[in-house]
Amino acid sequence: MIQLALLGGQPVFSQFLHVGRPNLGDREAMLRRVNEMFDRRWFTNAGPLVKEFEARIQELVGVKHCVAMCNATIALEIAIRALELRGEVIVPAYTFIATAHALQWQEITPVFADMDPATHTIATETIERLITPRTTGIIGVHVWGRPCDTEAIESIAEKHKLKVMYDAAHAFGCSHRGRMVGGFGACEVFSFHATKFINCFEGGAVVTNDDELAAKMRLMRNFGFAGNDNVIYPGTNGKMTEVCAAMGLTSFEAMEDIMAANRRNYEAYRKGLQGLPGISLKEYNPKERRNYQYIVVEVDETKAPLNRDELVVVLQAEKVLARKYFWPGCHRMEPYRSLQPNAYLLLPETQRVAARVIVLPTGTAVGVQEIDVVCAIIREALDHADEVRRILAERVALPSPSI
Ligand code: T4K
Repeated sequence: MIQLALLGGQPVFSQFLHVGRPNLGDREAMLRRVNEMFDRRWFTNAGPLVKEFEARIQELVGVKHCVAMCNATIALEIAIRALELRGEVIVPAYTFIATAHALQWQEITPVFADMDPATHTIATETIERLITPRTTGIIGVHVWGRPCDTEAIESIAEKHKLKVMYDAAHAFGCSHRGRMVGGFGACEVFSFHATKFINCFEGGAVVTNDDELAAKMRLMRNFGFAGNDNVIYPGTNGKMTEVCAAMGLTSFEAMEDIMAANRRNYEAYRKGLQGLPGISLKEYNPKERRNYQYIVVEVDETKAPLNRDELVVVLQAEKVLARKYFWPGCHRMEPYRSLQPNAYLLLPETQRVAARVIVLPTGTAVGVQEIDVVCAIIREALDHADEVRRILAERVALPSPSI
């Protein structure tokens, strides 16, 4: 039995348990690559490691082009610009803020669509009502590596002559109806940030089958240089460094092991959380390839004796740094909160679900025994909900779970 830290016990864990602790891969292989890089004295500007990393991704995903970048946010910005999106672009409100900011940064208005509560991806039936004469595109987000309904999105886009791209930051290594994510829409963007299951420390990539788009993005990521002293396009610096590609390749080689560890952890959470009132683990379709990198739990406050925010406080007191992604939704963050104060009126599901989600620690740094303890903490907290609530009312000023 656990004596909850919030109720006077010691935290169960002595070290913090993070969501997004990096997976390492083979340390020796990484150091070998770095040593070779030092020997070559070639550190960036589309070096051999970046080219190798791009080739590996192209092969896995089955696309013609992979353009590696310094991170997924810049990759989104470059893809948006290369596609010549402007005016208004429809995006889900339930995503990491980078999806919306990549538009706003270029003075394009993100128009927020609601989510499908079953999948947490964009509710395609809400898209058409958001289309105006200024709309130029749709960006779908494969939230948690669960692909959005690409067929519905692309048929709406075709009908209204809109461009489509995907933020696939969470969906590297995943499939959709038997096809690898990466080949949908005009292009798709992956993130290889340290917290992603395959990481480059910082990194991102745009993948596409469009030769012209790929050529444009290669120019854009390198200031528009087409050769020494020859700038033919406005560009920025979106290049991936060699040391980042070295980490990406090392991480890539460990991909199957990392996915297996994530899958094992997911099954452990599934077992450990089973039957808890109001607690549901978002399931992944076992028939599709999934990276299982996010453990996403919904707390239904009408059935669970504690709400999401209360449970997060309990977990954090035990050093389990559970996260409330993507609360409160992009529309409730600046500058969108001020620019579009009424956006929430069209986002009832985003508002409801964002107040319920907890993301729990996983990855190779977390073992099944630790997961059993995390589940036991949740169980214990629910069993002692009245006491927890009383202590929280006395000690903690909680943000309201309902927005
Ligand atoms: N689109 C979507 C849908 C995204 O989710 C993201 C990023 C992007 C676009 C943009 O991709 P990038 O430009 O980042 O490539 C984290 C990540 O920073 C972010 O990449 C990710 N999505 C988002 C879902 O999660 P934060 O603000 O929650 O937390 P952060 O990075 O401070 O770290 C999370 C946890 O990981 C912490 O508990 C600490 C731990 N951690 C983190 C780092 C960096 C470690 O243990 N070691 C580390 O090295 O955003």
